[in-house]
Parts: sequence; C-alpha cells; structure tokens
Amino acid sequence: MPLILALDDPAKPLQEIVGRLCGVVDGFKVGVPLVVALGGRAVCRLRRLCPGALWIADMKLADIASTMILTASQLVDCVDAIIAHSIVGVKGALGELKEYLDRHNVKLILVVAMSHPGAVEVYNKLLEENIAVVRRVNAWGVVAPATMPEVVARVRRELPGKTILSPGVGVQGAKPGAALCAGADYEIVGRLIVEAEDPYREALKVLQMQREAAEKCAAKR
Ligand code: BMP
Repeated sequence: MPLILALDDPAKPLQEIVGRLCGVVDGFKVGVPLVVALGGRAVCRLRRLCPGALWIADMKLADIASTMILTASQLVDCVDAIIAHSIVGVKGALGELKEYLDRHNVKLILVVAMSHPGAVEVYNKLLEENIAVVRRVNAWGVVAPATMPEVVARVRRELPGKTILSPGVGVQGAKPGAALCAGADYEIVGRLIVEAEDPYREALKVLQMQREAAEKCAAKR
C-alpha cells in the first residue's frame, strides 16, 4: 500500500475519512491549512483514529532553526515525521532541526524538488544542492515530484537509502504508479481521493492502478 493521503482542507469530514481509510492507505500527511485551522491537538486526535499509520506533518518548514523548532515542538507528540524545505541549508537551520527531531524520535523529510510547473523556474534547478543537503543532515526521506518521473529516478539513483515520497498524482496530472516505477517508495494523493464522492472507493482505485503500473514496469525490467 505505497499510498499516503494528503489532508489539507479543514472543512472536509476528516475523522470520517481517516476512519474509513485506516488500513487502506499507508499514511496520512496533514498540511499547513489543516494545522492552522484546527491546531496541533486536532492532529493528535486524528492520529488516535489510526495509530498504526505513518503520520506526517507537512509544515513546509523554511526558516532559521529556532523558528522551525518552535513550530515542530507543537507537533512532535502527534506525528512520526515532519517536512521541511532543503533550500534553507544545514547551518543554523536544518542541522539543528534534525538534532531536535532526533531527540523526539521524529523523522525529518526534506523537499528536494517540487511538482508544480513553476518549480522548474528556480526550485528544481537546485536539485543537486538539495540532494547534498539531504546527505549532510542525513534526513530520513525526501519529497520529489511524481509529475517529473525523471527527477524521481535521479533522486533514487543519488539517494539509494532514502525514502522517496512523491506528490502530484491525480489532480496535478501524474498517473498512479508512475512515480513508483521511477523509484519512489510512496505516492502522495490528496484531492483526487479527498474530494471524491466516495474516498474509500477512489483510494481502492488508486491502489489498483498502482499495482497495475508496478507490474507493467517490473515486466519491462
Ligand atoms: P493533491 O494530490 O491534492 O494535488 O495534493 C498534493 C499534496 O502534496 C498537497 O498536500 C501538496 O501541498 C503536497 N505537495 C505537492 O503537491 N507538491 C510538492 O512539490 C510538494 C508537496 O508537499
């Protein structure tokens, strides 16, 4: 079940969705709009509905260490991993954040490239540097775009031991399974499932498409 559900919209029936999809998806990624609207405690409450899943706070941290740590401190008791941007660098930023998260047994995930079209203007040009930051801080995982499978493949080659999570499947255009075939460990899907009339059935469809794609690309190898 290499599928992580992105929960961003606080107006959705979150408890119902988590309860229904617990055991169907591997994890849940809660985003900034949800945390701002509902608070860190709400994340803890959601997690209690599915404690076995991988819970990720996608706060997109990009700041000096002390500010990132203050944000992280409000969530470390409720999640397994926190996402930050690699571009802020190690010294005075991600290095100290990593030490803090290690002390709280929370994984660090770094964005190395993004999935939207404008990512090629600046962010994704820094892929090599971002990968170097991941190595230096020894992050547990990275976010790389399902919409650009060639980028995922490069990240897989250059960071063989890291967990790759790939957003951009569904509404942003990538097909389920494309990033897995390029070497990702998980695909992140949000609106395609969350906004579906029946999120449970939609998640099963995505999983089926992932399996079919994985079989096809395994046969080609
Ligand atoms: P959706 O499947 O609805 O497009 O959602 C994708 C999720 O992944 C959102 O939470 C978004 O913030 C996140 N994301 C992304 O889409 N592209 C990136 O490059 C990095 C992300 O974290």
